[in-house]
Amino acid sequence: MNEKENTINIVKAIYVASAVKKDQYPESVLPEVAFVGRSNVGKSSLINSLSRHHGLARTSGTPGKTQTINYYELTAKLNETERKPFHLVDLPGYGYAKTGQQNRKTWSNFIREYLLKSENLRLICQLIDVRHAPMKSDFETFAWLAENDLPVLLIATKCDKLSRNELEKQARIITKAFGVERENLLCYSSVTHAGRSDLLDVIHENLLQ
Ligand SMILES: Nc1nc2c(ncn2[C@@H]2O[C@H](COP(=O)(O)OP(=O)(O)O)[C@@H](O)[C@H]2O)c(=O)[nH]1
Ligand SMILES: [Mg+2]
Repeated sequence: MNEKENTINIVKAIYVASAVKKDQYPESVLPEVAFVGRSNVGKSSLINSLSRHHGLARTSGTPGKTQTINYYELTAKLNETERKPFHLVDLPGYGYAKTGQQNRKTWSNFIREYLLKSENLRLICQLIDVRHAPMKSDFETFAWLAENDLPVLLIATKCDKLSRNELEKQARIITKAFGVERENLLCYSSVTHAGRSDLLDVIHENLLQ
């Protein structure tokens, strides 16, 4: 029998810490999954959806709000007896500068430092709004992650905003633009939680085994 394993369950989710430089990263050996993407793409909403904890990560209609690296600890229930904690890491959005070029530069340096120096980082989820063609900053980030041998999963967000046909059409446009196969793009909705069990499977495979 080739039955699909049960998706892990999230049984606990708490805020841990915020950091802007390495000596502020929490002292921890827990594996981490980080979320990168343009401001307003839905990073914080996805963290809340995944955690099943509305209001854990602050979401906002105003882009550029998250200016720190925010750590959340989730506990996954693997089976009746086994539970494993891991970290979700919410990063400041790229491609948005409230106070001009200088701020944009500082933000990206600070994201890069985390991505290059965090010893527990196992997976980076790069989020793209499913309704729009990817932008220069999305391609640059994707290329930079690849250059630095960082494992990246592309996630199309806000999938509830499109019909099934439109969604597949957009998914093909996005994967073609990034030069990846369709199965390398995970479609997610933080409103309906579509894609949640697929993402939990990916986390299980990459962080918890
Ligand atoms: N319809 C819909 N709206 C979403 C979804 N995810 C985020 N949003 C909305 O998009 C806006 C930005 O979300 P947020 O999570 O704060 O984005 P962040 O800046 O990347 O952290 C908010 O108004 C959210 O309610 C989604 O899956 N579906
Ligand atoms: Mg946010």
